Amino acid sequence: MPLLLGRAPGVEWGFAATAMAGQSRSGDRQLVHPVRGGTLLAVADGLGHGDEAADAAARCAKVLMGSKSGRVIPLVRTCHDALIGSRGVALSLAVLDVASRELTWLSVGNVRGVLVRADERTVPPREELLSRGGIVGLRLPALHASTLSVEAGDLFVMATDGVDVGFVSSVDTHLGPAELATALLAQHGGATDDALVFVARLLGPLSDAAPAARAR
Ligand SMILES: [Mn+2]
Repeated sequence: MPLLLGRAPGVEWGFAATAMAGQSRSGDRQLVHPVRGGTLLAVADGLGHGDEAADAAARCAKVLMGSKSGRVIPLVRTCHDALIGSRGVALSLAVLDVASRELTWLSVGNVRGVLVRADERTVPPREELLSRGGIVGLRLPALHASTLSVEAGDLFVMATDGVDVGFVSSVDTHLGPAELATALLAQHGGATDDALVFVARLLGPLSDAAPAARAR
């Protein structure tokens, strides 16, 4: 039985995180939040570390948790406005449209994201979230969202820059979300920065009502 940390429309998810050595609070935050037509998944990394970084990430999370919109560009703009005067954050987010099985994602700064297909014959078998440089709250780049069609079992993984980029190629699709997040953090996390790995497995349309009927 895989560990499960949470379930929301269309996804089951887990995460693993550590604060930088010597810090009591992490500046990295993950969240899952139901929005119109789907589920919002996000990871924010407050600039630097310590309290100010943690406060910026917490403010960003609060704004997102208060939103009902599932439109990623307005969501990032709203976060930017709310974070002016703070340290600012790197932010990656995605909205899963449960009915159409589309994932729309957007990234500003260095929170990496990758979608790994459950069916390895899919071309390409994994896709990385393209990020534009910038800092939400300080300097927004021109925002560009992209939409992917997804299938039940696909994995969406996000990690902050305290995790080395090699995590992208070590995603084992057979692990549960919390197990995978823990394994990736152990393998690729460091002690010189806050580090967080968030994993969401996309579920089939029936699985919210009847988990046992899940295709895999
Ligand atoms: Mn960081």
